[in-house]
Amino acid sequence: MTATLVNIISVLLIGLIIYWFWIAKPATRHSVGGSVDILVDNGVYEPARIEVNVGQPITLRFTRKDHSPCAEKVVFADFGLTIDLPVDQTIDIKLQPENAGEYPFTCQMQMYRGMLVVK
Ligand SMILES: [Cu+2]
Repeated sequence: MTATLVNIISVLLIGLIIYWFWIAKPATRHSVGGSVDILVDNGVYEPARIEVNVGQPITLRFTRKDHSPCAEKVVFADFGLTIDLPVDQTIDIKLQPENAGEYPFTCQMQMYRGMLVVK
């Protein structure tokens, strides 16, 4: 009986992991300039996919709620930016992407993952 229960829980956990990493689509926020508020909590950026227009200045406003050290920095590798995110503060990151493309942003361990899509 216990073994059966353990098996069921294992299968559910595997299903959850598959869903989380391969099936769940991040929320997308479209923005034509201006600013986008991004919440940093529970292992995800919300929204995690931000679409902007090429050449438009954009302000990404990160608010970190997650106290884990994992969330303490956001890294825009393609822009050469590593920015500290103190808990419960909103940090503005101003960008003006001049080339279309997909630019990932992550925490320093790449557990948190987001994508800036420039069109
Ligand atoms: Cu991390």
